[in-house]
Amino acid sequence: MVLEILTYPDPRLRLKAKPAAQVGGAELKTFAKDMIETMYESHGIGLAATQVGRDVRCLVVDTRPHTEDGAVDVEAMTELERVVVQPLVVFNPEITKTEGKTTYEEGCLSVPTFYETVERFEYIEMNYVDVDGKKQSLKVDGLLAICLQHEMDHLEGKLFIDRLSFVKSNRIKTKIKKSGYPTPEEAREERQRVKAARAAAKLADAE
Ligand code: QAP
Ligand code: CO
Repeated sequence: MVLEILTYPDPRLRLKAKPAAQVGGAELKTFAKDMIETMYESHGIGLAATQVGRDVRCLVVDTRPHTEDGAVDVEAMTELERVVVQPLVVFNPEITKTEGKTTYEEGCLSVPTFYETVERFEYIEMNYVDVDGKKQSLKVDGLLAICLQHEMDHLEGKLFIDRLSFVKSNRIKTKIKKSGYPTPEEAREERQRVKAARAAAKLADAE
């Protein structure tokens, strides 16, 4: 079953999720399945329970890259990413170790059409409970590590747009509250406008 995804500024995105009890039970198994289905249907790489209006510590991710013919592009994954079976269902995650910093241009299904560069840990170790209720741990880097940190933020009521500079964050929040989200058509036009403006600026600079 595809679930409805909440978008900023929905106040339910600000709730702190509670630890999941009875992980491995039928109800949470069905919920995890629905989360994965919802993520795939929206072409997302990660989804947290908070985004579908449930305050339970659960998230799903599938950051595997694909080649043009649709196959998983193992070459484009890090060695640590290759070891993790995806889609991955995570209950009650706890980060136990971090190393380094990295940046990535992130998006979010709850802030559609907006993309900004965010800083995260480069490498993480994490304890969690799997969909069968079994304790697990993982060590990962790459996009998978970035995505897990983004989804864990959701469980704390935090969005990637909260991690930008004060000016950038407020500009985006004000714009959304005032005008809502652009349609996919409008988003495409905006990207073209920015591209043309950049090209014009580059030409003027060369003179
Ligand atoms: C979080 O985000 C993430 O704006 C997952 O129009 C993203 O799946 C973590 C999406 C990047 C790390 C890096 C966003 C789909 C999907 C949109 C997503 C949109 C359609 C976002
Ligand atoms: Co998100």
